[in-house]
Amino acid sequence: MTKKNLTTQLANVTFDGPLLNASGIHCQTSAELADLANTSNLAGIVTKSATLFPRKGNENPRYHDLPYGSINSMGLPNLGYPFYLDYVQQEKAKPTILSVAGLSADDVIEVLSDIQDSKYQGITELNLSCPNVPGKPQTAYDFVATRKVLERVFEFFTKPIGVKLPPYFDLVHFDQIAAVLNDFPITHVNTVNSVGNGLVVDVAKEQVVTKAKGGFGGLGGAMILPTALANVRALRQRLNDNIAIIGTGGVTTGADVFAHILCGADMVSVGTQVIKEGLGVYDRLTQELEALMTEKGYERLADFRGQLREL
Ligand code: RRO
Repeated sequence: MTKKNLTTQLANVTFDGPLLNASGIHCQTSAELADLANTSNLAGIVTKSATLFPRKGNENPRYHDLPYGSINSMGLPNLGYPFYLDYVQQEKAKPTILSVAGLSADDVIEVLSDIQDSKYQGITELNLSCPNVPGKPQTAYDFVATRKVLERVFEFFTKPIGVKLPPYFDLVHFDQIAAVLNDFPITHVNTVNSVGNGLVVDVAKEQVVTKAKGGFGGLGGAMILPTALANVRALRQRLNDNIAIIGTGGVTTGADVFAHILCGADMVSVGTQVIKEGLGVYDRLTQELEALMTEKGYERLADFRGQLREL
């Protein structure tokens, strides 16, 4: 099988391939980040969403594996943004995306101000969609609040920055979020975060499977693939051409990576399947993607990106 050209571009950065880790997956500590740096066919590293101050996150159990995916209620455990800002400024084997989250708009502005003042020239991603912090709604479900925070950000922030979005389920909501995002110079959207506030029931025990928020948590893995693909496709149809898309959600095979790209994704990130299978998943997905491209006669991702046919 001939090697394919899998390079892809996001903002000012060229990546050797389309695959990323989903934020939150094996990217919280120095040791985990070092593992990612040594993972073949992982083209870039996304750091755990970082907050102004370190957080321990929610009580255990906070991640539960399911035959059809996963549910998590991690609660934003992270070492605080200075750790990740320092990490991304070190000499790197592969490009990084620095993910940040805020418990308030003021927090977001404080963290982004420090990133703006730092030497980091790489890509930042503002997570507007964490579903698991008790009492904190997902910002990107509030279109007015999203516009307000982006207005404040772009008063001073001049470096490459994208946003992580929650899944939307109504075509009007795609119109509304795209109308907001198209008014700002964002580099990319990363879609989707986990499907928020699902509830998994253990019938034998007659109880929930994660501790915080009475068991409500974010759904990921195979069960959310159609939702993820819908969000990639609907946003690609609505966003300005210069806003790239990272497709996240439901990838278990190379065909799923292909489907994300066919819907318009420039890059594809993998979460739940990394937990199930380990970091070797990136080699397998790449082999499967290349085999499929060979079968279909494609040489590069641009040959089929966004080319999904309607009936
Ligand atoms: O830490 C989490 O609970 C978490 C975050 Br910040 C997120 O963005 N998405 C998710 O599924 N879990």
